[in-house]
Amino acid sequence: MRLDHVELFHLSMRLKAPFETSFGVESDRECVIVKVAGEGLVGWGECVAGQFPGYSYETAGTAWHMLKDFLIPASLADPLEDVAQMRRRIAHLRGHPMARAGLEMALWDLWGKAERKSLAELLGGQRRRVPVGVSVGVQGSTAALLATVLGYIEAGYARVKLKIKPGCDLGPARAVRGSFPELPLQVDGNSAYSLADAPIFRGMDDLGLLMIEQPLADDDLLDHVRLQAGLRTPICLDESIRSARIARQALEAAACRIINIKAGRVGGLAEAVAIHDLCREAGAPVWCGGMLETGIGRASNLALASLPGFTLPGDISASERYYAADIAEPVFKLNPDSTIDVPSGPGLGVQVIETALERVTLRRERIRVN
Ligand code: OSB
Ligand code: MG
Repeated sequence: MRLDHVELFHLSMRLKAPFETSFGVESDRECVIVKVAGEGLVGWGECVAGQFPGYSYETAGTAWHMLKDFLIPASLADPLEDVAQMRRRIAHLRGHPMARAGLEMALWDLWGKAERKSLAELLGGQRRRVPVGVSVGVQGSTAALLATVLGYIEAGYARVKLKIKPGCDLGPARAVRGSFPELPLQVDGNSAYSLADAPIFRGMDDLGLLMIEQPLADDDLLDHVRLQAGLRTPICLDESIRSARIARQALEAAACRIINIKAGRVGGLAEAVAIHDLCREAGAPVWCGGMLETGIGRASNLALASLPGFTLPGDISASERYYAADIAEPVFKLNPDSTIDVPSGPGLGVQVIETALERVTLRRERIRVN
């Protein structure tokens, strides 16, 4: 395939409600959309790097720089045989997984369209619908938290994740468990704690949680080993798992028992599939994490989550949970059994609404590659 040009769009989209985590509050979600064009086809990708470096060091600005100045020129100037060849051409460049993953997603979409295969098919997906849950940001009060959780249960979500932060963790988790004794429930600390906080997590051990996600620092596998050794509740790692290699080491060391897979965090879908494969081999359950994606990234997450090792509900909620108006159609709806259908059309299986995209674009740039 000979590529012709790439277009980058830096977006800012108003969330229906601000999303608070241990690293900050987001009211408007930023990302970079990548559009690749060649041989009469276009492919779309979403780079999940946001406005500020809270979840990871990447931002929409650093991703833009990496894409424009390094990743696109290094990988697309010569004709491409497949997506794997693009990955090999940028393998010598260090870091910036979200920037890589955004470009890779656009190429997967393009390849799917060229071969008339869905992304799920290309990746080895087996399910037509996937179980999903909802991630609930830190709320201002326990009453607000209980009302928000109840609203999502009434909307049909069968699994709830609570964001926690220091000072707002065990109390809210106990309150939700008290009101909803049977609810499949988990918490996510987004790296905000240290081993000195172990008593908080031991307190959570009696709440019957599905897992405790990323309590400690992203570069601290060893203290996760120590924390996990003293807990019955499985630890799930998110930020720590940056590659298949780290995933293998985390499981071998028993730093966690579950892994959250996000293609953006690990440099793309191919690496995400590699992590899925090794976790399946090791008997460790995985699930698909989310980064408040638009319909483009959501379609990609659904395709990934259709692989057989994704046995736990993903953070892949319905489009209307995030945005009043999305930039792609059709929008994703929650089925009554707390699943969402995996797109079956070619590539990502969604159409980008370019007028809607333009309305939320802060800047755009076209980069010729041929
Ligand atoms: O840690 O899983 C996380 C959103 C932004 C950054 C990090 C995380 C999240 C979520 C939201 O939990 C999941 C979703 O997209 O619904
Ligand atoms: Mg997380």
